[in-house]
Amino acid sequence: MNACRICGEKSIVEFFDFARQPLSNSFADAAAGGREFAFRLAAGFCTGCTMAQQLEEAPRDRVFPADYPYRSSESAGSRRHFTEAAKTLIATELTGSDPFIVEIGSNDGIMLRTVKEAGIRHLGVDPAKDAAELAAAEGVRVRVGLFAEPTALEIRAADGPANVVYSANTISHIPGIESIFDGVRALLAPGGVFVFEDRYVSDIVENTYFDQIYDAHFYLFAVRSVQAMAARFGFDLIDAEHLPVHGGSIRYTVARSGERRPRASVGEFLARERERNLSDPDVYRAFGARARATCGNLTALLRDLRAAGRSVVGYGATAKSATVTNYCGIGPDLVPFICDSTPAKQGTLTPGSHIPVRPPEAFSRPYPDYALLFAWNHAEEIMAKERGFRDAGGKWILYVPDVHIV
Ligand code: JHZ
Repeated sequence: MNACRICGEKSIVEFFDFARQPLSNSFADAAAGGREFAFRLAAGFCTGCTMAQQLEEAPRDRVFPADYPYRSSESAGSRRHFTEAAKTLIATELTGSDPFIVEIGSNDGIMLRTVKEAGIRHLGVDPAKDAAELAAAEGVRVRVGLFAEPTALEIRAADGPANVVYSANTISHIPGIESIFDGVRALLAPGGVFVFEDRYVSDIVENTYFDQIYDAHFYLFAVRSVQAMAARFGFDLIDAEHLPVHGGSIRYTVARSGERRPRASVGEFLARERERNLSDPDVYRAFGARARATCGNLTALLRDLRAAGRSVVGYGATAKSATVTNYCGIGPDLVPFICDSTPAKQGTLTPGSHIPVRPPEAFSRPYPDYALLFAWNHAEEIMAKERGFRDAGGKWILYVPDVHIV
């Protein structure tokens, strides 16, 4: 039996085995030909500390290479979200004299741009060199590399302690999470806070977002499991806020143990998670069964459409789509290409499933009969942008919370 990466207990119950999967962002490797890296993607639930986590670990230097193609500022929704996140931190936590904020996983600098414009001292840390260069070109201070205690000590020596360490969609990606907490402990000023956002396992389970499980997403956080994790590393969870992004996320705020009193939100979330039986392994097993049914229904629909001579194109070459295409067995025979606005993904092939990625302009030449929306978390924005598709009689296929056509 696997030991929990948080509490060390050998009490993990496996709830889903996706078998061998490629790395979700290895578009260039897929296009280059040759053997692609693969690992066993399986998820389990710790009956000790309640943390949902993967049972095998894909190496992080492969998961987040220098040419990691995801760009946080690719969607208008995401740009709005991070501008708001920065404004909130500026108004609440960065109010002292000459405050300093460090972001772990700053990507193309989308959040720190607002901080920079407010004249606040900041530093982004990210191993993805290409994304970091985009941040630097926008005037954001950035350091290329992984965040851990030695990095934190160097930053503190050069810039002083940080009032806020912030991170979005990154902390749940790091299996050896103690290195993050060691770094945060070394870097935070007294009374400072560590604020991080990640997808919420309650939303994932409730809506059968099985595609939120892929190499990068090592942990699936709940308020209860994050509270246990924070306590293990000497921190208190002092606030939790639900966010609509990525199908539902939580912004967690933690502080050194005993430094701040937890807000009512923490207790409220814990009560709701108890009502939803989020600590019961059966809830996760039922989620797995629904995910298998979705895959069966989706491939059956795509085969029927192909048999009926209908054309289908994918929209959004998301990291999530690697799980859908590879686990469900969807290749270019069912979806001949996927449109995506990210320049670094265009002209490549999707990891494992080898579906060509084309720019959004290819979508209307001519419009297909159906579009399979892999970027369902950006549905409103994409459907508005592509309203000509509907006007031409096109229909969207969605597979969350179940397979349906709109
Ligand atoms: P999107 C990534 O996941 C990776 P992905 C990471 N692991 C994570 O946690 C989340 O982000 C936060 C394209 N697009 O946001 C751009 C269009 O083509 O769902 C992207 O490739 N046209 C860090 O990859 C993709 O869709 C558009 O109009 O699952 C969206 O990717 C819009 C809005 C997007 O994240």
